Amino acid sequence: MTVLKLGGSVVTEKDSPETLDGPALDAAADALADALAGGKVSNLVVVHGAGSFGHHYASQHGVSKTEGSRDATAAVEINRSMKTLNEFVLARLHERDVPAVPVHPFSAAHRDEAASRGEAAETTLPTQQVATMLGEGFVPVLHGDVVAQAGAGVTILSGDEVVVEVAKGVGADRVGFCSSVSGVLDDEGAVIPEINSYEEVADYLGGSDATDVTGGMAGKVRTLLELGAPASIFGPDDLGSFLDGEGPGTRIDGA
Ligand code: IP8
Repeated sequence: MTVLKLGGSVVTEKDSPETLDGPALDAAADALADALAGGKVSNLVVVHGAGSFGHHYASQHGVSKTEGSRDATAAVEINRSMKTLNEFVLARLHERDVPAVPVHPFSAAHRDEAASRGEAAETTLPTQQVATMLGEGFVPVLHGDVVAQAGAGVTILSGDEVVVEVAKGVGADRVGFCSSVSGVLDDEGAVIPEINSYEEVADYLGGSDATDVTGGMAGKVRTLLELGAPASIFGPDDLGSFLDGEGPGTRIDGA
């Protein structure tokens, strides 16, 4: 089973509110459709980020991974923008006969109360429906969203967190992050091909005790090292090669 994240900065125009990057989404949809039709990949889950959709409304309402809101309008606007983007992704996949179906995390996930202000709270996302969809031949398409958090109203659930929860819940063999960067970069801007421990890259990403609540590369690498499945971070041009089974960009495997 493969979980693929399509970064929000890949499929949207990040600087103009609610604007799709149509050609980039088409190219990603082509790569997915080709890989599925050619039998290169089966049991595929797609997760997309927010880009100029969810992030625009999240910042307008002051909602982040740690700052919550009890304003229903805020929750609905952020969620609605993500459902709109999800519709676009589904439509582009359907045009290519990919049997994509939506899964909206806000309706299913929840978060515990954070132990202290600014600290990440534990997230629970049921995945039995995703496993059943896969068993029935569908391609579930999830996304970053708002999530109900005890003591905070709603906070932001990033697409990266959704990837981790689904990968653990359904038991992924491979995880891919198609992002606007071509991998984890060293201090000279070169892509690091393989990371097996945080110590190897701590000099480039910050010490191993560096806090990371904003979803930066340090937190991502640390999370992926503990995932229990190999993960790759690569740019849009390498999506086809990832789906072909290769390990483009940076391969992160803590096993
Ligand atoms: O783009 C953020 O997901 P990300 C989700 O994966 C929202 O960080 C709603 C802003």
